[in-house]
Amino acid sequence: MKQRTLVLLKPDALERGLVGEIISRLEGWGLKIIAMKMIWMDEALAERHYAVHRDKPFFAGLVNFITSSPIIAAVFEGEDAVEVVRRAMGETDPAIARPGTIRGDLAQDIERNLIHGSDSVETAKREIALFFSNAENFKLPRGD
Ligand code: IDP
Ligand code: MG
Repeated sequence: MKQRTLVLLKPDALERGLVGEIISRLEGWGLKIIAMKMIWMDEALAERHYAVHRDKPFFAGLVNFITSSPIIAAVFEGEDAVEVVRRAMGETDPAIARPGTIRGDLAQDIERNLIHGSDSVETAKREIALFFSNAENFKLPRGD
């Protein structure tokens, strides 16, 4: 089924000049960009976005990292987009992410792992609404 999912290119992606490479890989999976912007997340947005991890030991470090410099927020659309992005990203920890995945090939460690992708259709709806208004979620004129 056609789905939409939220992608964040984290501070390390911008600092290391990997934005084009990552977007290119996602487009290579047949996903289309529906919305995209560069923003500097504040603590409130970071805490809402990562609310599910509130009680984890890495939460403070995660919020600190994601708010440390600007990021790219984007909505990608395609068949099974949630699962396709998760597969393209690879495992959370680059040490065990497979070769051929974004994290497996390019990421440095479990915190600086370049990219966020929603983990379910429900999560995607919630996360997209945190970053984009309805008017910013474009419908591409492709007739599909
Ligand atoms: P995901 O990004 O693959 O969905 P989650 O478990 O949802 O992984 O964790 C959210 C983010 O929190 C990860 O992408 C990573 O940046 C960070 N994180 C997860 N586990 C750890 C950890 O054990 N130490 C440090 N950071 C972590
Ligand atoms: Mg997650």
